[in-house]
This record gives sequence, C-alpha cells and structure tokens, in this order.
Amino acid sequence: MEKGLLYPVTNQFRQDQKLDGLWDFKFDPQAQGEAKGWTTGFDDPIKMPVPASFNDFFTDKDSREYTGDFWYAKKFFVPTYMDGQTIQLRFGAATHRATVYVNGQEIRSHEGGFLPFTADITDAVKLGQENIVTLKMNNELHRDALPAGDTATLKNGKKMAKPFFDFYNYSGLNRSVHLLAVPKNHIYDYSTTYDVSEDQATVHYSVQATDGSNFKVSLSDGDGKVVATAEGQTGDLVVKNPTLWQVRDAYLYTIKFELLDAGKAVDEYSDEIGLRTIEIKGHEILVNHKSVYLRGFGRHEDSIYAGRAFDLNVERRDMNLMKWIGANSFRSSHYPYDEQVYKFADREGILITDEVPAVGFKMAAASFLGGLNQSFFDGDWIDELYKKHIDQVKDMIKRDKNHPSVLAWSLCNEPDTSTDSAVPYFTKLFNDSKDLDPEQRPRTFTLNEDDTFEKSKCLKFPDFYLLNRYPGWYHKWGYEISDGEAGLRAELDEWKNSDIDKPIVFSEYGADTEPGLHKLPSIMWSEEYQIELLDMFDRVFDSYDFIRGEQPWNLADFQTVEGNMRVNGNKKGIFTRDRQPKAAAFYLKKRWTSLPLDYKAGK
Ligand code: GCB
Repeated sequence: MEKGLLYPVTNQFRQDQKLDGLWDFKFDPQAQGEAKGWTTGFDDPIKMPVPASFNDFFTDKDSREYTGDFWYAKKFFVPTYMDGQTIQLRFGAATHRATVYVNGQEIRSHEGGFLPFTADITDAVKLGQENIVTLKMNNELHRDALPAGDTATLKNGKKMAKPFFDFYNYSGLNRSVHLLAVPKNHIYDYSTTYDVSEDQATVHYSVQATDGSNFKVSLSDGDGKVVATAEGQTGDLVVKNPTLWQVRDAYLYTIKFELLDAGKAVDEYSDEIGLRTIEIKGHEILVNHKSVYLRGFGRHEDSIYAGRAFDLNVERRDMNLMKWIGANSFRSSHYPYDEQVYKFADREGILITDEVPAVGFKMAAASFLGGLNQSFFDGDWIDELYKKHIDQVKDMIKRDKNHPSVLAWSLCNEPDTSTDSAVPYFTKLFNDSKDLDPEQRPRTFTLNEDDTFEKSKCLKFPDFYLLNRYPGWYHKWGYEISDGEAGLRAELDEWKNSDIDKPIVFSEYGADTEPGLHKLPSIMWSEEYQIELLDMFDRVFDSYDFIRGEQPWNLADFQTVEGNMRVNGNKKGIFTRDRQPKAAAFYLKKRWTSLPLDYKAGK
C-alpha cells in the first residue's frame, strides 16, 4: 500500500516535471537484463513513446504479443536547486510489475499495472547532473495476480498471455512518469467528507504530513474568493449558500492546505473538490439527498496505436460523446483509469463506479477463453491473490477518494460467487475495505450471468447490485431474443419478490455490432440488431422500479485477444474504436436525453 497518492502539482514548494517522450526500450526474453548490466542502461534500444502500450507499434507478431520481462530507460537531469528536497519519480501505471533503478541502484518494486506508485530517489540521484532511470518490467498474467490469467509457453519457447478477461493485455508505461521535488516535510494525504443542505455545506477535512500537525486550510469558490477557513489537522469548513456539485452540473471549490512550521508555511497542496453527498437508501441512489437514475457506459482505456495508454485527446472526445448522448455516469471497467479521467468527470458532473482490476476471477471466463472448469475460489492461488487484491483496493481508494465524481467502489468484476468458497473471500474483502473510504461510499461488484438471484451466495455483500446480463447475445440470440426477454423478466421477478431492498444497475448488456452492416430484417452483428437488443432491455428496465441505472457495454469498440468469438476485438461499442457513432448512439441519445435525472424517484 502506498503512503500517499496525491496528484503531482507545481507550486511555491513543489516541482512536478513530466518525463514523457521517447524512452529506450528492450525485450528481455531470457530475463538476463540485470546480469547484463541493464540497470544502468542498454545498447541497441528501441525508441519507445511514453505513455504508451508497446504492443501495437510493432509490425511483427512476436513483438506485439511479447510476454515476459522488458526494460525501459531514460536519462533525466536533476537541477541543484532540488538540493534539500525529497526527490521522487512517480509512475502513473507500469503494467503489470516493475522494479525501478536509478544510476544502477535498486529503489523499489511495484505490482499492479493500473495504479500509481512513487519511488524516493533522493539518495540515489546526482544533483546538477544527468541521471538514468531504468525499469525492469513484466507483463505476465498469473492466477495469483490482478487481472487474473495464465502465461503459457508455446512449443517454440515463446511465452503467451492467456487472460481470463476480455481485453487485450496491453503493456508498458501506460501513463505519465513525473519527476517530483517536494519539501522534506510535506503533505502526503488528505480526505474530505460532507454534510450539505440547500443553504449550508460543511466540509470535514483531515490532512497528513510527514512531520507536523499545524495547518492552515482555506476553501475558495470558482472565482477564487475565499469562502471558509480553518486551522489544524482536522476541522470543518462551513460554506453558507453553497453551490453544490450536481450530476451534469458540476461546481468545484478549491481546498488549500498549508503546512506550518514555527508559524511559517513549509508546504502547500491545493485541489479541486465538489460539495455533495452520496447515499443509497432503499431503491434510491441519492446525490445531495436527491434521486439519480444512472445512464452511461462500461468503458475501456483503449485506442489505436498506443493501446491502453492514457491519451488526453481520446478522453476529451469520450467525454464529449458521453455528454452528447446524455450519459451521466460510467464504470471504470475493469481497472482504475488515469487520474485525469476523474478530473474530467469532476468537472463535467459525471458519476464513476471506480473498479479495481479484479477481473477474471472465474474459471468459466477462463474456459470461454480456453481455460479450466473449476471454482476459482477453490484454487491454491487465493491467499496470494487476496493480498494483491486488497492492496490495490486500498491504493484505488487512497488515490480516488477526494473526487466528487466517484460514486461507488466496484471491488471485482464477475467473480464466481456461485460456490460456498467465494463467501469467506468476500467476507474478508468487505470487512477489510469497510473503513478505507472516509466518505463510506457504496461498495459493490458486478454479477455475471451465472450469478443469478438464485445462484449467487454473495448477495449480502454489495450495497447495490451491478448486473452484467447478455440475453440476446450469448444466449437466446437472434430470433430467440423474445425468449431472452422472458428469461430476463423471470429473473427480475425473483429479485422483485425477494426482501432485498437495494437498487440494481445494469452494468453490462449489449450486442457485438459491425459498423456499417445494415440488414432488414435485422440479423446479429447488424446495426439494426444492436438497437433491437437495447430496446428490449429498455422495455424491461422500464418495467421494474428497483432498476436505477443502465450502462450498456461498451462506450466504444476495443481490442481483445484474437479468437473465434471476436472480429478484431469486441464490437459491442455504441461508438466505433475511432469514436464515431453506430446507429444505436442516436437511439440511446433520444432515450437518455428524455429520461428525467430522477426517473423512478420515490418508487
Ligand atoms: C463481460 C465482461 C466484459 C466483456 C463482456 C463481453 O461480462 O465483464 O469484460 O467484454 O462481457 O462482451 O463479453
């Protein structure tokens, strides 16, 4: 678990410099990099862009599919004015594991390819000189790691990733690298919780520094006018007549912490926050005590050329597409996204179900992709997996807890909860994550098709339910879709007749659709069939009051492993991979822009 994951800033006390650009890159199939002295750099490098996944730049298949160790290196200058400060490198995402060396000295290792980590390099750098950072990385998949999968060795000796999940194992330095200088005594974490009413809002804050507990705190409005001040490590900021953060109508205040030593500021950290509350009560999802009906998507960080790399341009387009279509929410399926995504959502008033990369915890998923048939939670990898799982839940919550856009935590995607062996795992997961979020946001996980109301043994855990359901596509497809609808209604009737009094959000449903394929009457894969399937689901959603959200799979087409179920990736996008609309986008826009925000409120 990381001590602090504050987003880098530059101010009077801190400096943040991005080390993005071309890095040296080299595959290390024999895992001999250290022995060959690559910790101080290597010859004949490939010039590799950062941030980017390495895979799709290559024109040969061995390189694109490469699985194993690989290295990155870059020279960077550390100016003498950083003397006396703590100097750090911050990696936004290194997929999936990395060991960092500076000038040949091993600094630290990190596991988990979708969350940031910081390496303290103060004692390893030479001031006023060029230094070199190298990373030994590894992108193998294992059952005791997140996301889960296997790594096979082919008869020709080459390794191959076998994901138990449906997205390509894009690898590399997928997010920015920052060189940071912060004061020795610095602020490393803060949290806020809220009470709001029409005429007053209270921000309860707490802030942590490496040494010292004297803080000056202020809150400014969007015009930069200070509206509240406080002192101390914990305290309250009271705002009269606040402008609340509302769904699709966001308003941000700036909270500023100053760390004082003998009355003098020695560090400062500012961030944008939104004044709002989140709650689940009965069937209602409440933001600022008002009912909200979710509409939006499951997504991926995925685009051409750079794979899973964060790309501000793609994100700008995606946000505009979501606004255009009338969406108000998405799930960060199936891993926490780049922090800039959350900053965008904070500003646009979009709600996020933030998901940890716990995906593939199901042997049926593995067998769909050629794996085994046994209960995942009976495996001997479970103890090791759990350690990594809870570690990443902790880091995700630490990183994202201050974003007004974060509505809920998704602790897993489609685990096999139909056997008794899942129960102790989820008992522990929900106990151990209970107090991590000071805001106590709702926690949940998605339930796969097999984990029905009847079959799942873990229904007591989620605060609200996320259902992933594929009638009309993976079963009862084509002309049989009417039976698919009947089956879906039969399942929902069971939920309805139960004493479970929580909202259900449909977090996945959809049909693979080849853009440009038109058929009258429809056939599967045509744009017409995608609309018919969405229309079928919408009919069902409108029939059950406890359904409080619809998030079709997926915002855009995305890359997966090649296979006989996929034609150049997963085509369930409402938009194409280059972010143009399929016909279904116009259908959804019509529905979503006409549904009131508080659709079904009070029912
Ligand atoms: C699912 C998974 C998602 C897949 C989707 C599909 O249930 O959660 O990762 O991409 O189904 O299209 O098969």
